[in-house]
Amino acid sequence: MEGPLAECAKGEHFHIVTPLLESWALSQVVGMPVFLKYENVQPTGSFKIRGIGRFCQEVAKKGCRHLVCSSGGNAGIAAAYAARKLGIPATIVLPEGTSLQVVWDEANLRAQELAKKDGWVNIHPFDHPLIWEGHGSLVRELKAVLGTPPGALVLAVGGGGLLAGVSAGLAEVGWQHVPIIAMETQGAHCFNAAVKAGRLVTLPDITSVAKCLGARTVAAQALACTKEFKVFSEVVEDVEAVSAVQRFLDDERMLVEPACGAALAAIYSGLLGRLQAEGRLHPSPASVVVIVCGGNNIDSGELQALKAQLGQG
Ligand code: PLV
Repeated sequence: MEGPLAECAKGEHFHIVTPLLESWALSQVVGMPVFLKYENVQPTGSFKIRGIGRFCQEVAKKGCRHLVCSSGGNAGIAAAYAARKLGIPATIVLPEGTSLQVVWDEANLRAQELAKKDGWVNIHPFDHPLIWEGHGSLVRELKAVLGTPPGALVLAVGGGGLLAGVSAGLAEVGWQHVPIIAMETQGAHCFNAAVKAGRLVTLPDITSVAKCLGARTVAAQALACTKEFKVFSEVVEDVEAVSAVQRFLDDERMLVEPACGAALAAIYSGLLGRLQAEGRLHPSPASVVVIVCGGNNIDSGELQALKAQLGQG
């Protein structure tokens, strides 16, 4: 056995090699083979364990005795899981109060403050080279199964850690020409704002329901990726992301969160077809891969509530 499967068998990392399955239903929607990379089945429910696991293992080797993370979302779950596996205590600093995003900055400051203690290390949810390196493992798995490069790769962008990691992974396997369709929701669109402005932009607030995409400023590395890779930055409305969640549940019987709905909306909202019509994407690509990034922060009640809130109920 070689490659990522062997790495996993040896227990060298905390993520699993996730399934890559062709979806008949989604392929019908866009008229080309759509492959789904099921990161929602990771032990922590999202791709985050790849990069955060990598980061935690590395700092543990260097003597870290306490991990700190200010994300109450998937990054925090991954940090807690990795810490437990390593047998190191972890403090997850959660925002308190109603305006989640504003207090998130406070939680982040508090985490940075805590990490000044001797032996304590703060884990950034998306902005660190080790995190990108860990996320890049996903592309090695794609190559091992697909062999030939897909016509496009669709992913969601929050702070841009997944984008930076996947880009690095594409370069590593010689697939740097594969177009990346980088999806965000309106109100959590810090990457799109940066691409348009040509520099980093800080959003005043996160107004989207896709809270896991809720970084106010994207990592500089994500913006830098647009210089070296073919990245299409696209924004969908919350309504499109949530209806993608519902359609995906009906099509594939998997319940994912709105952050992931943003990526799936590239298929369901007709965006791929538009990119083809505009000549920006190959008219008949061999396949398209969508990263099904996460399925936490959602249950049947929450989906109903989101639909009602967005007038889809
Ligand atoms: N969520 C991070 C960062 O939020 C968190 O703390 O949980 N899809 C899912 C399901 C996610 O949880 C995230 C990130 C993303 C996509 C986007 O990944 P990123 O931040 O690496 O672009 C701000």
